[in-house]
Amino acid sequence: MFFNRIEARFAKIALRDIAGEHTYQMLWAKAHNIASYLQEARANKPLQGERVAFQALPTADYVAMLWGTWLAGGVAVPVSLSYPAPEVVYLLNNAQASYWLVSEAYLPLVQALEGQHEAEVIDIQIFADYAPTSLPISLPTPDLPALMIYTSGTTGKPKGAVLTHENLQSQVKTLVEAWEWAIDDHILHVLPLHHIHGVVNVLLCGLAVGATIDFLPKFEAKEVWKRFVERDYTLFMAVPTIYNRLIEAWEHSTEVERINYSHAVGKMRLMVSGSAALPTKTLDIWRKISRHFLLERYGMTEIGMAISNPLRGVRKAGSVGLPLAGVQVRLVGEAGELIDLPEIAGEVQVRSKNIFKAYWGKPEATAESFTADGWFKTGDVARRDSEGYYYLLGRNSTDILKTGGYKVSALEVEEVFLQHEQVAECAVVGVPDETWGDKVVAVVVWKDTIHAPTAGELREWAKQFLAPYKVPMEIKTALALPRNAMGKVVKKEVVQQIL
Ligand code: MCA
Ligand code: AMP
Repeated sequence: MFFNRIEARFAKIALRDIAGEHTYQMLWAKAHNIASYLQEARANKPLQGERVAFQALPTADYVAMLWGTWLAGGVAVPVSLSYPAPEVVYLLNNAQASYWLVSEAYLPLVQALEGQHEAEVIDIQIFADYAPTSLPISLPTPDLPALMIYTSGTTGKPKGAVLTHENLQSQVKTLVEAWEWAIDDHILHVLPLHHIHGVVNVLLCGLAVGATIDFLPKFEAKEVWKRFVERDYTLFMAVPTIYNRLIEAWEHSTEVERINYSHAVGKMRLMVSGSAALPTKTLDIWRKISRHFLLERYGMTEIGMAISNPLRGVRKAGSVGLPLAGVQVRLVGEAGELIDLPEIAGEVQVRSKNIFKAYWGKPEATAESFTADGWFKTGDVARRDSEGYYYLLGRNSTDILKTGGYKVSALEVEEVFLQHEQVAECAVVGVPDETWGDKVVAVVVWKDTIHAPTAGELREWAKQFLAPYKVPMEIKTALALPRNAMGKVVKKEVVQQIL
């Protein structure tokens, strides 16, 4: 899908990044070089599913690393740009990465991690004057693993969700058809490139149809508005927190700017929101600003996009819409009963070709995430109205939080906090918040209140081990945590106490 007949769009601009414009031909050539290099070290044989971790700013280098890995038969493992050293080491070792491709900005990190992993480091600068000795490229087969995305769960550290080429092609095909992606589409990309939202929904869909993608190095609301005015974008996709930030910036703009901003977004053909619940208030204000009724959809790392409001047809506020073509969705009650009637809550379960193959190296966790009859258990709870539209109500687990569109495991954060010498007990919870969705808050019982660190000190300490977005925004102190008869912390009570 990405490479078939790519020659037909060679001359077209595929990407704009900080370095300038890149045609499809330029991307292809760069990817080709990387693939040749990777295969040279394997006697010109494909990598056969070896993992290639890679880290690059949102630039043509990122796409070249992704495509190059695929052309060499490897599994692409994008690494978050905000991970501190221990998270990167965990990922490289957990993925058993053969290679770690990096652009210049990550060389200090590479140096700091020397000796802590087995991956061979490839500094992408070498490709500036590299001439491939052969052209041993063959297109990957559909059943070959293509992409591994790390995602937090209810147990332990993040797991690598393995998606095959068939999964990705099916996900892209679903969205291209549902949202009518086309070659003349033009999108501003502001999302991180280690999650499905930024990788599949925006980047891969765009590249598959020959559209043009403008990368913004870092999300900044004012800059996004400026770009909207400067360029003729047709599409935009983001998480609710980003729409909230854009609203805030619009409200703090001059009268003339507001008119220009609203005019610019009004010309787009589609604006999509997802990854976390879109508050009705945000939907309403955005509608006034842009004349767009944001298209809300629902997805997950393991399943891609499953449910979406329609491009044409009725979009309902507060609803994530209807199952996408080729995706089967059902609701299941607590006793395992199938829910047929409207307005009754149950767990969302999904079956489709879009669904991931496995958690890397975790056959038991993989098996547990499916029912005996092959439906993926999302852990999300929803109801359906009489017209079949789904409304998400919450999650089965209070330990999975969504902050600014990022999934955070409360247990993973607690585990880190408990390593601090002054922390006796700790409970990490999500508090409802208009901007962030769940605001992550840690409630800590100190060993010794006199020597306890300040909230700021504890947060800075935690950033050595956790990506900054996982570090709780607030730290509260308690004398004890509410526990049930079994001694387990009752998270709902913790939330009640701090509200
Ligand atoms: C940044 N910070 C955060 C978050 N983002 N803290 C909690 N939650 C966050 N999401 C921290 C920063 O480290 C910093 O900490 C402080 O907040 C302020 O940073 P700021 O510069 O204001 O934030 P930002 O860098 O502008 O980031 C906000 C953001 C970003 C643009 C909304 O969070 C973002 O890109 N979110 C999108 C995530 C996403 O794409 N999720 C999709 C995965 P300090 O002050 O301590 O330094 S879900 C998915 O793929 C599924 C399939 C789906 O359905 O889509
Ligand atoms: P992730 O595993 O990071 O891909 O996050 C997937 C989770 O994000 C889902 O299981 C949902 O809990 C949540 N999610 C995604 N889209 C929406 C949405 N439109 N509304 C509410 N929650 C959402």
